[in-house]
Amino acid sequence: MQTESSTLGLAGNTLATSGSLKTLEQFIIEREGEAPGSTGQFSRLLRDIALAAKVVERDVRKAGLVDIYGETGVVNVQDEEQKKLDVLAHEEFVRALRRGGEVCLIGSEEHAEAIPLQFDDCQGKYIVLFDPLDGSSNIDVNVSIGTIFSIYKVPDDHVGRVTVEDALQCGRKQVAAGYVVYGSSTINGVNGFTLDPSIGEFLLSHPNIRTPETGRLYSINEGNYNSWERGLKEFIKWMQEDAPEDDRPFTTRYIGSFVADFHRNLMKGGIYIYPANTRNPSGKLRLMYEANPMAFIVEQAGGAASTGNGPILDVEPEALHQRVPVYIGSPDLVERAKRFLNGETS
Ligand code: FDP
Repeated sequence: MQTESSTLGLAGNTLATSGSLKTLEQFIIEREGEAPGSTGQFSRLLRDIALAAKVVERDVRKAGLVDIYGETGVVNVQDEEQKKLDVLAHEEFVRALRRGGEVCLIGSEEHAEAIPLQFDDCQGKYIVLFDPLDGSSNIDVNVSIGTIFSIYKVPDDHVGRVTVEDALQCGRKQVAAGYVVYGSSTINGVNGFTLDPSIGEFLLSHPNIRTPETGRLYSINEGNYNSWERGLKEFIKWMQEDAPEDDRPFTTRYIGSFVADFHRNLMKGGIYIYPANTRNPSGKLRLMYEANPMAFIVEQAGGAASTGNGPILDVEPEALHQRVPVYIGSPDLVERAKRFLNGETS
């Protein structure tokens, strides 16, 4: 399997029923079979993640029927109100990864510290960082939300004695990353799988996705306009200008769930921006389990991801929950955004 560097996009809950489609499990086994010396641990890890995703998808679907909407009354490490579904999703992923035995360290948006997992022989080779439920503010209103995950290897000399610092590896060292969109949309990573609810399997629905070179969608919370730097204001103005010769004005689309905004732009072409601003000098999104996995995916799909200064994947991590400005999407637009930030005007 090309697994050690592959990107995985798991599917949300749209229908894709075809007897001839390949299941996620078949896809993983085939790829793993191609990798010399593979032990099967990585395949089992992806299977565990897929299982947790199915359980969370079920919880998201029934949230309106049972008492799992709303806040827990607890504020998480990000100073945000924890939702009941945030906590449920966190617990489901931790449970699945703990049971599987391939992972020895977990970092989650919903937990202040990295969580070491203890096993009898402690031979798990992988570290998983994740945002169990991205777009929490959309949970109660039936708008797409999702899970984002990032997989790293335990450094060879730390297998069996991992430390929490091992979670802080540069984005380029990811061995895989993925996201799941729960809700009414189909989904892609580089390879996209859609959950067929009638058989409970993820099916390969979108192989080898490439994101468009450029696009006409931009996604940013314009309510923060006054706190943006000048170059960003100029870039947004450029996208809004009337210039039919190069297909402007662009169209704005902002769901407010990174995972869903990212997914749409990956498919259609565009740029998602969560910039630094005067209130949040490092932006809002978290490097380790939001920006890095999506940057890994977008680069493999032919796109780009930048902090505005340089590639997100080259940021040296200092803390599990550190934030980073994000410009991500079609390479042409990310490049243009960087030019505007540097004072150019086109
Ligand atoms: P949320 O706080 O609802 O979890 O990850 C943070 C995030 O959502 C992203 O999914 C989303 O794009 C962004 O924050 C929305 O932030 P704003 O409300 O500031 O636009």
